[in-house]
Formats: sequence, C-alpha cells, structure tokens
Amino acid sequence: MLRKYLLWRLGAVALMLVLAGGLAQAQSEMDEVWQPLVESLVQDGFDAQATSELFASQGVEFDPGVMGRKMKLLYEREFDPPRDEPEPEEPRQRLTIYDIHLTAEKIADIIVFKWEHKDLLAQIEEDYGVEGDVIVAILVVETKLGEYLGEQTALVSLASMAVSDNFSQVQDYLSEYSPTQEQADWIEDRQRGRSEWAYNELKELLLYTQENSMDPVTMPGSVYGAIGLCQFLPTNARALGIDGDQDGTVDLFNPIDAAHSVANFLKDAGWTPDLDRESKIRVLRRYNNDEFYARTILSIARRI
Ligand SMILES: [Ca+2]
Repeated sequence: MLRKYLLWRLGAVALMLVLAGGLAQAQSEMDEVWQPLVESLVQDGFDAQATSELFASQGVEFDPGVMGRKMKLLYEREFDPPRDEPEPEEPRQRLTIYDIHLTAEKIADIIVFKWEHKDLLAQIEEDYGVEGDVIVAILVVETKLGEYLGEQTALVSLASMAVSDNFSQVQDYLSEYSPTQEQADWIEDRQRGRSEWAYNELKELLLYTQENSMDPVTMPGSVYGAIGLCQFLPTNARALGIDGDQDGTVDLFNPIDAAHSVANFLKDAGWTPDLDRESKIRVLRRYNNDEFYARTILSIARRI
C-alpha cells in the first residue's frame, strides 16, 4: 500500500516537474520585457499559461520604435528643436486626395466592390441610415478596401506601447536633440498616459480575438493597434462591431462585417440621412478626429 502511495507521489511529482518545465520553457523563450505585462494581464483575469505562451510566440517581439517614434513627434511639436535637415527650398506640392485615393486602378476596384456589394450597401442604408458611398469611401481611405491592413500586428503595437512607460526606452529616438531633464520628464509623462491607453486596448484586443476565435499573433494592425478593413481600435471592435453576415463572429477583416460595423459606428455617433454637410463632418471626426480626413471622406463619397 505504502509502495503504491509512494509511486503515486513520485508520479505526481514527476508530472508537476514536467508541467513546471513546460511553463518555465515558455517563459524562458519569452522576452523578459513582456514579464510585467503578462503579470498584469494575469492579475486582470487572463489565463497565465495561455498568456505566457502568447508572448513567447514567434513574431511577438518588443518594438521600442512604436513609442519611440511617437514621442519624437510629440517632442518636436512641443519644443520645436532646431533640425539637422535643411528646409526644402520650395514647398512640396501637397498631393490632392484624388491623387492618393482615386487613381485609375483604385477607381476600378471601387466599381467592382460597389457592384459586388450593391445589395449589402442598399441594406445598410436602410438599416442604419448611412449612405453606402460613405461606407465605401471610409474603407477606401482606411485600407484601400482591405489591400493595406497595417505593417505589423496590433498585438505587437499595443503590447510594445504598454511596456514603454520609461524614458530610457525611447531615449535613442531623441538622441539628436539631447533633451533636458525637464523635457525628459515631460516625455515620460506622455509615455505613461499612452502606455495605460495601450494596455486597455491590448486587453480589449485579447478579448475580441478570444470571443471571435481569431489569432492575435498573426492579425495585422496599424502602428496604433487599429484592425480590419475599417481600422477600428479594439475597444470599438467590441463595443460597435457587427456580425453582418451572421456567421457567429464579428470579423472586421470580412467586408460585410466591416461595412456593417462602420455604419453602426456612424449611427451611434449621431449620423442620420438628413444631416447637413457640416454635421456630417462633425460625426466623421468621431471616426477620425481630423478635419481634412472628414472632408476627404465626403468628397470621395460624392465622386464614386
Ligand atoms: Ca461575421
């Protein structure tokens, strides 16, 4: 009896060692920069094993440039330091929206897209009161109708920002300016705000991918963590995303779900069919808070 018990104990210990070894291995492969992030996520209710494995996955590598480049821009805007590069002699001609978005090739894609989805766009107009051409214009400007979905993954962008709350992590990106201590503190303050924002979006991204059985490791995203044809931030993907084709998942990489989701976002932001142009611009600025962006969307919608 005792021998049997001892054998069982030995077996249990061996099993625990194997499990611990597996976990240790997953952790040893994970870049240690992720460790505090994984601990926070586990504290916030995410599964320890799955989260460690996620951050040990191939391709999930810390990119200091996401925060570094952003902070360089903020620094230049705030302190306007003298630049190395000379000012261009003649101001470069600004490309018009039509040069950028309405090339002959793109117009052909738009015609095909509108023809393929004419029933969908009519249905959306009826359900949400948002013109189909406005939806198409947004998908064109955001991702060229899904052709350009971002250079890295939303997971790496958001996680990298979430762990970049210390000035030393972005210092290299500001080396040409030698910031003062006071300026460094100002930057670190901005980093903390952005890092907290990114952590919340990261949690929403993980929930969004879990709820819709998607893989965050391979999901492309913008440098700020926006995803899908409509470039929603994960918070909006969960709050306002729509399962337009009713297959049980909200897949913003699917044009039908993405188109419904854009319409739902605009309706939620106050869009109605009878809005005047200035009110439409106000609503569009909820989508992307940029006057030029909003006017571009309306001009393209009118032309397609
Ligand atoms: Ca769907």
